Amino acid sequence: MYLLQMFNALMLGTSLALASVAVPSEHGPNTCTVMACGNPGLNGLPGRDGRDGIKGEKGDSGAILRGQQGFPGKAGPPGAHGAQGAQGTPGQKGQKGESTAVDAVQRQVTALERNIQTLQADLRKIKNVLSLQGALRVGGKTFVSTGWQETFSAGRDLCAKEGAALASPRNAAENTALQEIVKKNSKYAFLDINDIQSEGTFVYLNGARVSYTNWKSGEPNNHNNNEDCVVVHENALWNDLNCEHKSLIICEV
Ligand code: MFU
Ligand code: CA
Repeated sequence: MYLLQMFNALMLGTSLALASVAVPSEHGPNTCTVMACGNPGLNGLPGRDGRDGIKGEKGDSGAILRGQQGFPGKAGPPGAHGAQGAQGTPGQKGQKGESTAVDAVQRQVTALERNIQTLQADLRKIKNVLSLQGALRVGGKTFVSTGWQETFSAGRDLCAKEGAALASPRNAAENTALQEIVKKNSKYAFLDINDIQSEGTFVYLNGARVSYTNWKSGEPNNHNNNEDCVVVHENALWNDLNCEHKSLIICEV
């Protein structure tokens, strides 16, 4: 209240001061010269408030651009839980896993070993039975006779047909075995030794030169210039003889 009165009094003083210097006239400025102008009227009352203006545009958002999301925070400590129970007993052993390639091969080897054992057992029996029929085993070789006589080529084919070969003694022991068979059959027997290809040069059926011989004295004599095959006699000695002369057939296997 006091400030307002001071303001009005100041305004009034100012107006009086101005009026003493220059007073407006309807004939133009500063027309008061001789006659003093009258005092100005008081200011009018303030006008009424104006009407509301039109609505303004929407302002900018106050928030600036949002930054990227930060990394997740570290996991928190585990929650509280009850006391841990005692460890249980181990479970039963699981079934065997799927076969590996090695397991498959191992099974095949085991099967082959069984087959070999069976074959060896069968072979042992057959050899024993053959011995009942006069077969003789010398080292790794077994001599078996047909028990009858054939020409050299017929006997050679007989043995070969069975996967064997005509007797081919390579040492005294084998020759002695053949002698035993010859004595038992009372028939001299063909060997695979011959000089069909080249007179005087005795070879085995495989073509190799003979490395062991047991000729009777005076043999081979190629009697009648027609003896290219060889027989072993009951005395174990050899004689060259005609290949068409039927003799005992002994195969070796
Ligand atoms: C001998 C042998 C022949 C034949 C003949 C009867 O010749 O060498 O191989 O056995 O006797 C004289
Ligand atoms: Ca002879």
